[in-house]
Order: sequence, then C-alpha cells, then structure tokens
Amino acid sequence: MMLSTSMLDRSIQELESRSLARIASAKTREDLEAARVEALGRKGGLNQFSKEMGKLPPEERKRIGALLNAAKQNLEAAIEARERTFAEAALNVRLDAEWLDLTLPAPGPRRGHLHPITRIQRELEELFSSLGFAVLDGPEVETEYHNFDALNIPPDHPARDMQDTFWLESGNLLRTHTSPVQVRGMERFGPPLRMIAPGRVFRNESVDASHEHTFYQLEGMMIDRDVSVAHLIYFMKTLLAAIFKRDVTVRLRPGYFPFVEPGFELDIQCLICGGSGCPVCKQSGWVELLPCGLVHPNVLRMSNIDPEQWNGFAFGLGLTRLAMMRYGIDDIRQLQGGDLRFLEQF
Ligand code: FA5
Repeated sequence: MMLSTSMLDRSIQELESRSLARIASAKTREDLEAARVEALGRKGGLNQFSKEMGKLPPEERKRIGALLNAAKQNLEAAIEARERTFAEAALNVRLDAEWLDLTLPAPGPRRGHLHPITRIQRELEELFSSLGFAVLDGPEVETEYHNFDALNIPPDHPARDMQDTFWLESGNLLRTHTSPVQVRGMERFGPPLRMIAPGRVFRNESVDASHEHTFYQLEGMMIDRDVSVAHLIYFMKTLLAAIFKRDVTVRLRPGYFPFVEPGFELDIQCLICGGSGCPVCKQSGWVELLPCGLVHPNVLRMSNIDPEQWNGFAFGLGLTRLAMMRYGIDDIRQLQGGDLRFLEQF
C-alpha cells in the first residue's frame, strides 16, 4: 500500500503523540520499555514509515526524513527524561530507607547479664551467708587425697568408679565433685564449721540431655555438736523454698556415698514434664538433685576432728540441674553451649 505524503505526515504525528502520551503515563520501567519498543522498535513504530520513504520523490523523501528524525529525537528525549524520573524515585526510596541520623548519640556497649547458673549460685550464697555459712572456694585441679582419700574413698575402693575421673599426668585430677572443699574447710578452720562451696566439676562421662562432662555443684557442710538429720532436712527445705518460691514435690531415699552415714538422695519431681517422664528425668519423673547425709566419722577423723565431740551434715547440690528445673530448660547442653540467643532469654 502506498500512503500519500499528507497521510504519512499525519500517521507520523499520531504515532509520535500517542507514544509521548504512553511514555508520560508509564508507571514502571517495564511500561516504559514497552512504549519504547512500540515507538522505536525495529519492526514497528517509526521504522515502518522509513520503508515508505523509499517510494517518495526525492524532495518529499527529504522532508519526511527530517520529520521522522525529529519525531525520533523527541521520543528518545521523552524516554530519557522518564527514565531519569524512575531513577530519582528509586534513589529517593533508597535514601529514605538508608537514612542515618548522624546526630543521634552512639548506642554504647551492649549490656550483658548474669548466666542463669551464676544467678542461682549468688542467690544461694546470699541465703547461706544469712544463715551463718562461709562461702569457700577450692582448686579445680585437685589432689587425689582431697578428692578421694580424705573422703573415705581409699585407692581400689569401688566408689571411685562412681565418678569417672579425668586424671592428669602429674597424678592430680580435675575434681569430680565439690566435696574436696569440705576437706579443705575442715583442715583450715576446724569445728564448729558452716560452709558452702559452689564450683565447677568435671567427669569423664558421655553427655546427654541431663549429663555434662563439666557442670556446677554447690557443696554444703555444717559441723557442730549434736547435728542431726532433722537439721539436714530443715536446711534442704529452706534451700529449695528459696530457689523455687513455690511447693515442689521431693522424695528422700537412702543413698550411698562413702563420706556420709546415713546417706540420702533428695530427688525433686521433674519440673520439665511434671513427673510424667521425659528425657531429662530419663522417663522416671524424678531428678537427682541433692545427695546428702551425716558426715562419716572417718572423714572427720581424717581432718583431725574428733567424731566423739563433733558431728555434722553435708550435701552436694547439682547446681546445673537446679538451673534446669528452675528455668524449665530441657537440655543441659544448652546452658554451656555459648549460644547467646538462648541465654538472653533468662
Ligand atoms: C556427689 O558428687 C557427691 N559429692 C555429693 C554429696 C556431697 C553427697 C556431700 C553427700 C554429701 P553425685 O555424683 O550424685 O554426688 O553428684 C551430685 C549431683 O550432681 C547429682 O545429684 C546431680 O544433680 C549432679 N550431677 C551429677 N553428675 C552430673 C552430670 N554429669 N551432669 C550434670 N549434673 C550432674
């Protein structure tokens, strides 16, 4: 089909004004690209008129050529201008989102907080201090004498197997319990004595939901005249009431430890499952928390205390397990896993 030049003029103008309108109303870069293809694309738009030009007389060809060029330049300028407005809008969005108020004061260092075990330890230190107990510390690398012999556990005694021990090449060991601090307390202060000794202990055992190789205990000891099981039970009840601030179900059963006679295990009904059974209590409903008893006369004798004159009670609270019960933590490994997202909850 051959268009007359006046029709060609009009068609070019129509395409130009239609395309300018479409460019002006483009809302997205995709809209704009579609308008560009329609106006300047290889197969359509102004290019289709170029083909017609070849058929025109030379002077008309020149005029229409100039018309097409002008239209092309107008459209390209309009597209460029529209693109600039998109770029500006995108920049403004980014500037809004990334805006920084440099006049604000710096946030300062993040404040930490106490680990749940430390919190309970400090509460118990305060409680026992108020009851006249000294808070003692002892070495984590212990002698065999203080960890075992002085506690009525001579070499070859089967009770040594109750606590798998990390032995050091020096012949010393990583203390398996806080009980050696009892011995150090008796050696240093003699009777009468009221002491507690919180601290870290180590056992070479496999780890599971309720067993760690490194955990915390809190040892307690009272040596005086005429100390009885009634005193022991009173202090254990006071301890649990202070920590749980509510009634907890406990049971006392006979327990064997060479350094006490009689010996007891005070178990607490599992607060993770309410006693119905879970991995923490090994499905038994009870958690071993507080072994205790009256100090064995041999232990007093070994530390030069006359068992005819003095007697006492001792206990070895599982502080890490107590923290689990108090805060409802169902896996002991989380306490020392170092994951701050976990610890920040307490
Ligand atoms: C002892 O360590 C005795 N020294 C306790 C004692 C002291 C008895 C004074 C009598 C007089 P036992 O091995 O049961 O006992 O550990 C004491 C407590 O530590 C347990 O009741 C338990 O709460 C905790 N415990 C033991 N092993 C682990 C472990 N692997 N991970 C976490 N807690 C543990």
